[in-house]
Amino acid sequence: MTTSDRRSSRLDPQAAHLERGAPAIARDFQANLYTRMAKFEAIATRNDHYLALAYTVRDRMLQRWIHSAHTYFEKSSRTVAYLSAEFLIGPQLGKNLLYLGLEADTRTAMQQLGIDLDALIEHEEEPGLGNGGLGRLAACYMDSLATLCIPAIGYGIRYEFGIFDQYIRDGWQYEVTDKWLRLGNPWEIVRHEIEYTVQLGGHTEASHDADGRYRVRWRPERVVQGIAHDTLFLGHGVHNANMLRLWQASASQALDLQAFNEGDYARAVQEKVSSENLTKVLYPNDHSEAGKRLRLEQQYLFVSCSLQDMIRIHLQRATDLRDFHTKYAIQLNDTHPALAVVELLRLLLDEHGFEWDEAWAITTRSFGYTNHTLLPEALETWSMPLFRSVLPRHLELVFEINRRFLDQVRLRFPGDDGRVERMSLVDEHGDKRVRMANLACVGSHAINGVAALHSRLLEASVLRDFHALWPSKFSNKTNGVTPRRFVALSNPVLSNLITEAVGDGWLHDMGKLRGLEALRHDRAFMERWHEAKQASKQSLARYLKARHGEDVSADSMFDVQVKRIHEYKRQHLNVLGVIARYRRLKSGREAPKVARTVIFAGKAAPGYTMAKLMIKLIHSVAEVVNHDPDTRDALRVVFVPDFNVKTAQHIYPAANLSQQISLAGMEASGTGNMKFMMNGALTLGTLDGANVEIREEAGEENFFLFGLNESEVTARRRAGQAPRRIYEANPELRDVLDLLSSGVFSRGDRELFAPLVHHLFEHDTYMLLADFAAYMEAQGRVDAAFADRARWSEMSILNVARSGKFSSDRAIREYCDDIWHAGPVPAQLHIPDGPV
Ligand code: F58
Repeated sequence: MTTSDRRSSRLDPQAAHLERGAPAIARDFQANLYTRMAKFEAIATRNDHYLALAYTVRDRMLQRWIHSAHTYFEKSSRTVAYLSAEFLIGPQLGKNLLYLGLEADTRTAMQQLGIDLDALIEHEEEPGLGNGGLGRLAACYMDSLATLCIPAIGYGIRYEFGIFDQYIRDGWQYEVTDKWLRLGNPWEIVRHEIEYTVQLGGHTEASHDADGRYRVRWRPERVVQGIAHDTLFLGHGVHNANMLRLWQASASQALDLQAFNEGDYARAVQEKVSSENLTKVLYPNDHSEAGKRLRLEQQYLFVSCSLQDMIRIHLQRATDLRDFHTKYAIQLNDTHPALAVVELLRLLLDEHGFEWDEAWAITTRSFGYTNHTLLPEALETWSMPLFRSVLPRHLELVFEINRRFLDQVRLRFPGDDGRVERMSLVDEHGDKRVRMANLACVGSHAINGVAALHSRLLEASVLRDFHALWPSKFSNKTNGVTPRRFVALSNPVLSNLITEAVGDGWLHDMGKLRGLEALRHDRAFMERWHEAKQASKQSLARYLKARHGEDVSADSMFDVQVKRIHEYKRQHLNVLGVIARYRRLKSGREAPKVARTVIFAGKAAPGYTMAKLMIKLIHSVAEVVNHDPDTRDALRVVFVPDFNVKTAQHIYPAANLSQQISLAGMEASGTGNMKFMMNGALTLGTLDGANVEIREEAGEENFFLFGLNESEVTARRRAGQAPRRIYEANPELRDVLDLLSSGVFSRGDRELFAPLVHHLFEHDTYMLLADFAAYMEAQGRVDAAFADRARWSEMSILNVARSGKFSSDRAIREYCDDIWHAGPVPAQLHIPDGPV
């Protein structure tokens, strides 16, 4: 027996607590209630039950993780390190039960104990550690990495307060602190011994060492610690499990002893409090100046701890760091972790004694950079004085990277000062700023956008100069989403029907969904397809009634737009469409072909006045439309509060129509659009982001297209818009805007929506008026198609059948092949009588 055989055999899962089957689950649940919650049944709360069950499940996940880590260690495989300031992982209990194949046994066990499993699943408060699409994408990618058996670690920040909870009063959004940790987090494992020191502020001192080499010492003003908190990510249908490692800040010394001894207790705890502030709160995406320093410190804390961790793990197997880049592929999820480029360079130079050229080569070979936005205001920059005061050593390194890089640019494009100025890592205008996207491009060997159109536009606009210099660094990686969470878990009825039709392979090979195409004219199958959708709609209707007192009919078309509220996403175009429909119904000119329930959900950034006004507008229109006896059977408007992963899982399965109506060229990709498609909704959309590819895949006859395309948008912007002329030329639009201004929707208040209407008349930056007529015409096509039930079912089946491209497995395979050069390392695990 070799050493490694001996070690593997020690890892075999023999312990009784790993048993599957309802009796073992019930036994361990009761033991956990007693030993972990310190409760007995008669006084246990729902939260106690939830926690006891979560621990029971987590124990059953651990062996997969330990075996995976062991396999990766033995094989010395390349690890993907996915660096993201946000991971919107969603609730864990239901998902982990599904992935362990333990749902049925757990249901039985809970039933025997008189406990409702669904109530426990619904009880879980999700970790809201992200703003929206970008954070959720990171979570979908963690799911696919584990499912594809790719060794991977997600690195991020353990915010104590995640994205705010939204509640609505009198139609306005209010924000409430998200206290997701209040009742405990059973899914994480705190690694008190995995802790790194992070330096902040101060100054640097240069000197020459004994060998005459130039060396710099950073004398920080403060140090804080980052402590690892791990969450397991199971693969589906495999034995692998990876981890998400989130950093929480803590004080380096619990108390300032000198101050304490002098009796100054307030000062003694001050440092502790201010250090721990670093990971207190997730910043909402409102681009405000407030809290900039803290945000920079957050970013630095997390990338520094992550890199120190990677280096520690690497040095467990290797003697030095020269082949670091062959063991890690580090992906920057947007520029929020881009400081990692400078930090790795610093660690190699200052802490590990490397010379510049080798350190820089290791750095650039390690990193890839994904861009998620074309909006110029969303490109991250840091003012130089702030950067210097937090990271003085890093600023020196940025200058040196820049000096060497700009020499390269000058050599390649002699005399082109404009280009040098645009590509510089430092924006020399005004107070001078460090440009993080430029830093990410210079420090990475691969750069990608997140949909074909977005990648093309990146190369032609925001990153044009970098593309001209290094065309081969660029590629497209169209986003994807996990069908496990967004179909299997959220929509079991549809999922079972699909499995009956094409077998269960589709959850790992979405290409198998193509098998549904053959059934698109099969009457019996079409009927069952329709019934599956009806079941999801009824379930959403019950949820809306129970939670929010809303009455909606599952016989109406569920027409849905759920996403962050932003002007470029044009929720207000949707509202103008609702008002137009309301007017048509009211005037009696048009008999309603199809009753509609228009469903909105989404959070507005707390400082984004116009977005908040849009939420108020939706509620105001709903109040009138829903109470009007002339129209209430044909048109309803519902706003579902507090959109997050959990509420999303109730909504996607129930949608008939998915509105993806951003102004062309503005939405990098969108991922909600993909989740709707997989759940059999048809898309009403512009040629923006991944909509373009959704339409290509679904077939243009199965997609409701409208609106200007990106080049028309650009041309119109150049020519200068004349929104008022469009208003005057279109009588329906005129009536809609006049009605909005009249105060009908605001209890007579003509001022309330004036900022919105005024912006449309004077600027209309997002070209609502230009697209309005086309939007209404497309909505007419939607009505006609929905009125023909067989036709709609066929289109819906085809959308699901052709949604395979949008699996995150496809996206992760592309990243693995083209950027990370990482391959599968399946973990072997014998689990007694379990499927996987
Ligand atoms: C989103 N970005 C894109 N950013 O808008 C969306 O088109 C794309 O599908 C998605 O990324 C995934 O690629 C996004 O969600 C943020 O939330 C930022 C977080 C940090 C502050 C600024 C906004």
